[in-house]
Amino acid sequence: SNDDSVVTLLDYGAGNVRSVRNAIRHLGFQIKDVQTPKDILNARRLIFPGVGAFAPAMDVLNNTGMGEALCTYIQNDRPFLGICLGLQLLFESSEENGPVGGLGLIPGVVGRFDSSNGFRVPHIGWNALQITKDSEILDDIGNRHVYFVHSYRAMPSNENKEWISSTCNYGDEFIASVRKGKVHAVQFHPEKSGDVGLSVLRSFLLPKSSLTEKRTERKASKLAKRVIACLDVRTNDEGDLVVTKGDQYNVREHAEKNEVRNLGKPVELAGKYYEDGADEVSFLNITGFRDFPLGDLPMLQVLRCASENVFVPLTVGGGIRDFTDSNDRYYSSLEVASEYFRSGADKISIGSDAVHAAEEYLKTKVKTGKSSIEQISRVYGNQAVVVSIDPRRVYLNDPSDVEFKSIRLTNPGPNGEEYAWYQCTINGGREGRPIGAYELAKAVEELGAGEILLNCIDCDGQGKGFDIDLIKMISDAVNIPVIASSGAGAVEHFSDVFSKTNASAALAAGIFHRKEVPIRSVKEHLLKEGIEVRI
Ligand code: 1PR
Repeated sequence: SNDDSVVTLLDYGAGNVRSVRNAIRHLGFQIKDVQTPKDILNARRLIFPGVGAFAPAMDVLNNTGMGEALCTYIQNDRPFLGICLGLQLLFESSEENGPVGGLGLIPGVVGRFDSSNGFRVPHIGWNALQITKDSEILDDIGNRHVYFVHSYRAMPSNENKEWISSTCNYGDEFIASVRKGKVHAVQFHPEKSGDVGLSVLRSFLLPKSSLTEKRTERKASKLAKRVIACLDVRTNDEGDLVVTKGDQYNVREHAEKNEVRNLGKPVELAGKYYEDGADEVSFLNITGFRDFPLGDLPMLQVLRCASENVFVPLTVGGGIRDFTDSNDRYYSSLEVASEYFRSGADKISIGSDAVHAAEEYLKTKVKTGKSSIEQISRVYGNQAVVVSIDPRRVYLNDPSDVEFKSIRLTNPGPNGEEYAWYQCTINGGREGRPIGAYELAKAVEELGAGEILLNCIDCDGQGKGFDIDLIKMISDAVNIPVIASSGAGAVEHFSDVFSKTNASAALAAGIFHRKEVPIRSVKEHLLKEGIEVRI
């Protein structure tokens, strides 16, 4: 363990630290896993990527003696980097399902973001930092954005100010990083913050000997709007996993042979979009509703390979639900999701099963705790659970014709209808259900979804712009982030959706696959329009 290229990693098995591992390896280091408290005390440098919830993490640290070893290690000013929960655990306590006692090295209580002032919780996305003192590992990042995903945060106070090296503004000013001597911890995810994050990790692993003060003047920063590249993936008729893209969810070529449209290889395309500046990459296994995803080993392999080179968040969806296979073996949706997380996903996305759960919940008004949304968010946190909505417009002359929330359309329907409601569908748009997008969004937020991916079948693949009416309705109805999807065909469509609705992110597929507009041009256009983005 005296080898200069070894990093000791404290992974207590509560979730996905694959991306931290990938980032460390990408920088040319080897990983030694902590097995006993002694491994902590003997570490040359230690990275602690806290994952999961505060209380179970403290239980593990207390029950294994690792908490005590950590305290000794940190008090002896040994090289340490805590990430996310790995920062929060250093404080005295957390309100997450608590109060729960922490390691108590830094004065203060970790509390939940206040969503009452219009800020969506979880805080998901890219923010710039206010550096408050020489932080060493943040010296090189200037005004550039880093990726956050959390619902709880520590706040600056007189008692802890000697620790604070940067803060960030999201409704409140919260602690983005701490530093004392060789001990560092960051609330954001360097392993998911693209090249900026990799440079933070590199500075920790290879500290500079000279203390050059490189502080740049920093502008005030808001949460950046995200641009997400989406890869619809399925097996083609030859049995290969390909990226495809439909028109209004039809992915077959209109030509005679009626083949599945093949737009490239998923891992390659994900890598390319990361290089081009995508803030996230989503994979949707669009036939997951009929093929059991754990039987779909290629998809897990795609995730494993993609996460080796893509250092922004990865979402995967398709087929997440309880399942009994042909041998009568039962898999819970949590097991399915866990396999995706272990393979490199940061978030999972639930489509059809969320519709069933929401219908049931609205009927009974009881949260059973058994739905996939509840099970997965309880273990991995709300921020890891996205609900993908696939609604189709149903035109109306009179809004009182339906029990669902309808809206007055900006552009009337084909027969002059002035209203529409948005009917949720399942199984890739094949079946309409008696629930609207509005009712679904509210219900899944209550069940514990952390984000909504809002598609629109009518607009999908049309390149005529997002459905602003729908996106406005849903993003005003919920307090969790909403990702606008379906219909992007020009850079103006992105500025349109961000200026006219409260969407936090915009997702597109066809426009990028067909190489019509590079992600970079979308970002440059948004910047020109005064919309904050990560460059
Ligand atoms: O129901 O939990 O198995 O999840 C299935 C998932 O697969 C859902 O998220 C559903 O949206 C997706 N899906 C199912 N069938 C299709 C299909 O196209 N036949 N893809 C499908 C949906 C929608 C968007 C698309 C945008 C942007 N893809 O993600 O990428 O509409 O496209 P554009 O920019 O080209 O307009 P479950």
